[in-house]
Amino acid sequence: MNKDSQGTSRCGFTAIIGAPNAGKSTLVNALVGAKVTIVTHKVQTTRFNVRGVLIEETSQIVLVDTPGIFTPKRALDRAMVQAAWNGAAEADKIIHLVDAPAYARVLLEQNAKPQDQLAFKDVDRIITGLKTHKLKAGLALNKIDMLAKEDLLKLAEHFSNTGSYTETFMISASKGHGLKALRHTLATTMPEGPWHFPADQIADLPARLLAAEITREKLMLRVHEELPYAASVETESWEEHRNGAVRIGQVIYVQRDSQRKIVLGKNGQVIKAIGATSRQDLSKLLDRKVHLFLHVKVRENWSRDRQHLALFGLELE
Ligand SMILES: Nc1nc2c(ncn2[C@@H]2O[C@H](COP(=O)(O)OP(=O)(O)OP(=O)(O)O)[C@@H](O)[C@H]2O)c(=O)[nH]1
Ligand SMILES: [Mg+2]
Repeated sequence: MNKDSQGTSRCGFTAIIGAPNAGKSTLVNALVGAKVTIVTHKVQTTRFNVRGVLIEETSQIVLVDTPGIFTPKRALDRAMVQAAWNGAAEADKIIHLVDAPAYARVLLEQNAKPQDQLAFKDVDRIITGLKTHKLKAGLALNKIDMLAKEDLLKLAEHFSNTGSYTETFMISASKGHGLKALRHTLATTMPEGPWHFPADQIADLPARLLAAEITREKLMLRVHEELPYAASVETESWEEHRNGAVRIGQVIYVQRDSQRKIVLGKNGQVIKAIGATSRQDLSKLLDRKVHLFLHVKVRENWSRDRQHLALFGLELE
């Protein structure tokens, strides 16, 4: 374990919270320097808390990527939002990540899209939620690569006037801008104590779960509208072969037969494409040959099935 000149090491949890699509998972991957959590351009990609580990100076920082906080409609949504707030409440430090260009378009009345309006409301709800839960947070304005400097300054002033934040970072998670300052602050604010994880560990998601997430990412990128939200992926089998290859069997659960047909596609083309891209990523991540077998099953109630959700650490009310 690394210690500074006074012999102290630090270790703690930093929760990244924010509205859906703010870039939380992108930020966690960027800070860790590897893909530990999935990313898509769609909202509500992350469904449960995913941890990634970063070592900075003498600190081991356990980053907690959380599901986006929004107004929940379904039982699953409520469980996701609750998981995010739990992640925040249990952390030593909270970073509230905001999609700055989306927020600016609404605040500064610049052709805001309907999804910007939603994100704006979610951000304001998070500010209220932080106050209600009596939680202090740092603010990170993200995606500054897509925002004019003068607008960024107006935004920073707006958030500073809320009095809700201990500090403000201006970053681009995807381009890496501003991450050095963020890493340094996290490193120095983690509590003193021994590291929780071995120095070479960057994630703690079981391999079966990570593999299911990778397939869900490819599915979300491939199917549209409501379908990504009606689907869940479970790894059913995992066999290590003597030649080093691994055979992974997974089930994609959907809620209706019409959805099953879309995921299969004509002549199985859609599921084949999902399987091919997922297998590629898995081979890279696991650093060995992967044989991936995907099936689609209809399970109308998977999103209300306590046992299924417990696989992801989600709890229904
Ligand atoms: N231009 C730009 N795009 C970004 C940046 N950070 C993230 N994105 C994009 O924003 C989209 C959403 O990123 P995610 O990391 O999945 O966002 P999230 O907050 O984890 O979303 P949920 O899991 O749905 O709550 C993706 O298309 C990212 O590539 C950034 O700094 N600049
Ligand atoms: Mg995410």
